[in-house]
Amino acid sequence: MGGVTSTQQHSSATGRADDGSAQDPDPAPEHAYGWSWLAGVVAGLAGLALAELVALLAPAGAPLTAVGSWVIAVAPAAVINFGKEVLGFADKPILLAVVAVVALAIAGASGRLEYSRRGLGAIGPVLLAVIVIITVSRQADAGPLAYLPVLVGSVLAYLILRTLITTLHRWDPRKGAPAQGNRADARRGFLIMTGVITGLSILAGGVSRVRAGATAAARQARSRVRLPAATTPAEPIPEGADLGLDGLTPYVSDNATFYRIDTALQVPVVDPADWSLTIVGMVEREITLSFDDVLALPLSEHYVTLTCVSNEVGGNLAGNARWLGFPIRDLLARARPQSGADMVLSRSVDGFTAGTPLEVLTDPDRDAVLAIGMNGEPLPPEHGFPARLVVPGLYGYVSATKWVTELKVTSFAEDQGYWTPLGWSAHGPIKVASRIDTPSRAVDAGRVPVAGVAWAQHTGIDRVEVRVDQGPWREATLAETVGPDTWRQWTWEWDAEPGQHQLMVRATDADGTTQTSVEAPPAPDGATGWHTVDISVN
Ligand SMILES: Nc1nc2c(c(=O)[nH]1)N[C@H]1C(S)=C(S)[C@@H](COP(=O)(O)O)O[C@H]1N2
Ligand SMILES: [Mo]
Repeated sequence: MGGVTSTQQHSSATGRADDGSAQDPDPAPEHAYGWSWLAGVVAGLAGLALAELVALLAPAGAPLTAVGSWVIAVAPAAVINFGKEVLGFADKPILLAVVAVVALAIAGASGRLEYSRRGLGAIGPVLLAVIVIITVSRQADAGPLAYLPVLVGSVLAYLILRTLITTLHRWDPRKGAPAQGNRADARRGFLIMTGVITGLSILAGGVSRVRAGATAAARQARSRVRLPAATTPAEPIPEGADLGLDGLTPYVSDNATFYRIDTALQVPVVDPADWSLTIVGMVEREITLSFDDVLALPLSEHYVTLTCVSNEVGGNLAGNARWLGFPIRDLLARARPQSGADMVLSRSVDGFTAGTPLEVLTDPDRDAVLAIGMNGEPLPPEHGFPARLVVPGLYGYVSATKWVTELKVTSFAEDQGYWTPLGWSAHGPIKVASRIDTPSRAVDAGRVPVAGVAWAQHTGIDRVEVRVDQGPWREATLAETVGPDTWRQWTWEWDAEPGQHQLMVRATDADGTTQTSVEAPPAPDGATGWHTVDISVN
């Protein structure tokens, strides 16, 4: 084996030496400069393509769109009108193309700089990264993740540039390149790398444009949705449901900060025009509804607090919103479930499923809805646009299917939801829980308001008690609430004396069940134990 390899190497080296004068690249300076520009452009293209690809996770961080929107914002009206009138529908793609060409020109110049002096080529990626970071920060929906694409992209661009320029130096005799054979290898390496990286970048860029185009279209479709007014509006929030204390969780959660649990790597984007809900399985009549069908139904609004089974004692995986939707029991009544069915397996476009007791969904006293609105807006994409289920009293994993597209009437014997084979209980009623939101750190001695939230969805909270340092339980004051399906704020005045203290809370539901002190982890059916915080009082 070794002999064969060495012979091959030998003959190939000889082959090159034989007709070396014809094949020796020996680039003249103009050519080397040209190749260095090309290296810069290719590295820039790779960085841009990767950034656009990563931006599929955080659309606000898509560099071309961010810079393009900024250009539109600062361009004089005359230029914008020229774009609209002369270029018409093509104005946006042309703008993005111009931005891309300018960026690649800067990247090309960086290649030339890196060729003359190692490290100098970082100027381009850094400059472009700064511009993109500034323009991304202007995007309304830019979270921390929105800066990831530009960081990953610019780092990759510079790494590729360095590699290409190093190879180019090995090819160039004036850069102290070694023997001719190695120069020929370097030349081949440079050309192959340039070609492969360009190909991959075009592929990645194409994929991300197609996907981003679909996302943008669906987001636009969402922005065009006009929710009808509720035929049955929600109960008004009573005065005094939100105590407005510093550090206390608001009674109604913001859509933007509402907790999120998804098994999907990417938020599914569904165009409502392509969406439908089908009721299948053990039913007398299969039915299918389009989004317009749902909009035409008499809708009602309900405040319901969602909770995740994975919430630890004292955790934040719960949120309260006003949901606009249609009662699932009325949908099921149209499909007429057959006897023997005891479960509805709801399925999402992303493959997630939840198994919900049929009895809960058909209960005339429980407002389980097919929801399309959240706090007065169409569902945010992250929370299931265009439609999801909301079922008071059950953990989300057995009830709250987002991007829901099918309800299969079936049985627990026959089917199971996504999480059940992974070690979670098939049934998931929410356990009574309470949490201390404030204080959460050191306080000054004296009167200190202790406050938090407690929930026992669908049963309701009757009592919350607090105790200090294992002392007697003291009854907290409960805030008002819309009803039993939401959490309730509570507060208690503490005469805090200097030193280290421990605060504990427990709640009792309207059935008289008090939270158990027995500590259990979230799996398989929800955590238990009393939330405890250690506070130093100065
Ligand atoms: N399609 C889909 N729906 C889903 C989930 C999911 O991963 N995929 N998670 C469920 C779980 S575990 C919970 S707690 C709630 C969370 O809803 P939210 O993300 O709107 O707060 O959604 C439920 N619906
Ligand atoms: Mo969950």
